[in-house]
Parts: sequence; C-alpha cells; structure tokens
Amino acid sequence: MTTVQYIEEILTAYDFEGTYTGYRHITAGHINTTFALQFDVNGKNVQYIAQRINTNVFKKPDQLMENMVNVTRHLAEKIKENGGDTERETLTALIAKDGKPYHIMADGSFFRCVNFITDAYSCDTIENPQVFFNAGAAFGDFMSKLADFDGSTLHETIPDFHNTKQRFKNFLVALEANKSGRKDNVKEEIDFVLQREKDAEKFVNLIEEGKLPIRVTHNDTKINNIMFDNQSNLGVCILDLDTVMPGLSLYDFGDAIRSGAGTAAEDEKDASKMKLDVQLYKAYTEGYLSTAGKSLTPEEAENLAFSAKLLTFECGMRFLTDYLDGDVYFHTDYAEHNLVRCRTQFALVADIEKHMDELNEITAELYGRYSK
Ligand code: GN1
Ligand code: MG
Repeated sequence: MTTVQYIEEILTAYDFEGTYTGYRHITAGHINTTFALQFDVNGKNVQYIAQRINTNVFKKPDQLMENMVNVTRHLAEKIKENGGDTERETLTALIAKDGKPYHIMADGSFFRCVNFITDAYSCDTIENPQVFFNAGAAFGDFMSKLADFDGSTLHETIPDFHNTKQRFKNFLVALEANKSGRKDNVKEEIDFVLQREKDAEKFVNLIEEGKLPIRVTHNDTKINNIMFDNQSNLGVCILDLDTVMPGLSLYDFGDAIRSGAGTAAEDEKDASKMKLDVQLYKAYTEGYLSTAGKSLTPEEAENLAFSAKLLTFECGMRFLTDYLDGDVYFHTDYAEHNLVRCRTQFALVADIEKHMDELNEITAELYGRYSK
C-alpha cells in the first residue's frame, strides 16, 4: 500500500475532528515510520502523529501498545497530581473506532496515532548546555514518575535490548556469517570491538551480583526523543515509549550522553569531528541529578561516566553488526550509512576514554551535591 492509501484507511479507522488537509513525513527515528496528519478544525490547524510500527524490530506490537497505554496512563496521573497539562506533557494513544489503541491495515501493517505536542521542538544535536541540562532534568523526572510503576507488568518488547554481553555475542555471529561480504572493509572497527569485550560485560556482571537496582527505564533516551517547549526550552514531553522496560538508570543516562554530548551528528561523515564536549556532559549530569540524584545509589552514581562510554560502544557495535548483516535493522539512506554511524560512535568512545578520570570527578562532585 502507498502512504496515501495508509492515510485514507487511518482517516476511516479513527474518528478525527475537522477536515483532513494533508500530511508531513517526519524523518527522525531509525526504526518506525512517522507522519504528522493535519486537520482544519473550525479554521484552526490541528495535528496528530500517525506511526507505522516496524514489526521486524517489534515482533509483538500489540504487547508494545499495552505497555504504552499503561505507562502513559500512569504518567498522566502524575502530571495531573502536579497540576500539569496531560495533552502536552505525555503521549496518549488515540483509540480507534473499534476500541483499540492501534489499527491494523488491510495489508497487515501496524499503525498507531498519538497526540501532537504543540508549541515545542526537538533536535538531533545540542549545543546549548542549558537545553541539555533541561533534557537531563526531564529524563530524571521521567524515571522518578515511573518509580512506583510495577515493572513486572511490562512486556519485554525487545529481549536483551541493552544486554551488551549478548550484543557482543551477536556481533561475533554477524562477523562469522559476514552476510554482506563487507568484513574486509572494516578491520579497524572489528578490532576496536574485540579489544573491549570486558567493557561489554560490566553491567551484566554488576546486575548478576545484585549491585545495581532494576528500575523502569526508557531505554532509548536519544536526544531527539524529547520535545522542548518553544518558550522556556524546558523538556516538556518524552517521546518514543516503545522500549520502556525494566532496566538500569545507567542505560538512560549513557544513551543521552552518547546522543547529545558529542560534537558532531551521529552520521557525520568525518568521524574526526566527533569528540566529547565535557561542558555538555557536565550540564546533562547536573540536570539529571537535579531530579534523579536523591534516588540513585552510590553504585549507580559511580558508573554514570562509564555508562556514557558503554552505551556509545554498544550503539556503535550495533551499527557495525547491522553493516555486516547487510543493513537489515536500522533505516539507512545510503550504502555506507551504518558504517559512518559506527565510526562516529567509536570516535566518541575513544574520546570518552581519554576523559574518563575527569568525567568521574565531575560526576562525583555533582552527585555529592544533589544526592542530599
Ligand atoms: C534507534 O528509533 P530511534 O531512532 O529512536 C534504536 C536505538 C538506537 C538509535 C541509534 C528500537 O532509535 O536503540 O540507540 O536508533 N531503537 C531501537 O540512533 O533499536
Ligand atoms: Mg526509538
């Protein structure tokens, strides 16, 4: 089916107010496909988001939607208690005419619709420390709001999502299979991964030893998964709740640093431009600890800086694995896209390694201040 046919079917499956006037394709996101649908409601332009879930990645999308409905209901209650605006501060799945929070198309494609967050913007990279501080505060607040949500009720939408030890094994399998025939192009990157096997095991081991608490976490805290308020630049709404699952605070912290504290875009072709901006690291850490500091254990705090390295490494290794597999997981725009992404991530890992002592000092000082 074509995009226009999908949209025609959505318009009959849901009860939208007003007259449909057109759509925009939103290209952010490597997994799902996203559109903004526009309506004229008594002369006012009103938008909704329609998303096609990638069922190659999310094998049980009905379970994913059950998670999303329950998590967003919980968030909405907290927002109401705080006197907030549930239409802007959380996503809410629209209910189709048949009573379900999703719609399955004639060709089997799985779609959902959610509210559009008004008067807000998102960004793929961040330069302003104050905005990144706000992002940290918003992700810390998100975790705090879910602190009393029962994680055992959540379905695991992607098994072993941040099990980096398992991701390392998957990488070895892809290397051995070499389905794309590209193995010889990436000798340096392969060595980079092989040298860091021990790092890949660290959090899995700490979990097994009972040293890190399992919480309900977002697990995909890429910086473009936050909407910032147009006026205040505060993080107003967290998007992309597809991987909200039991996890570590460190996954969320590390991935936010990976995606927001680098000096270049994830797919910058000149990987030498990718460094860690220590000021941005500091700003995010301070924002995050300002809302989550009191609930973090000393063991979590001690591993924050390392999590930035590990989550960046994990992501780079996943891009390399997909490159070896022949680009079957992430959306790519050109043949070497996954390799370009892998190289920026590994450049960032190498630069984080250089700054590790300094990052640990900054983090310890801020944790001391905000944990009291
Ligand atoms: C994917 O869909 P998006 O762009 O928010 C991926 C994340 C990666 C990220 C890398 C479900 O996130 O895990 O960190 O790309 N999501 C999934 O940019 O695999
Ligand atoms: Mg995502």
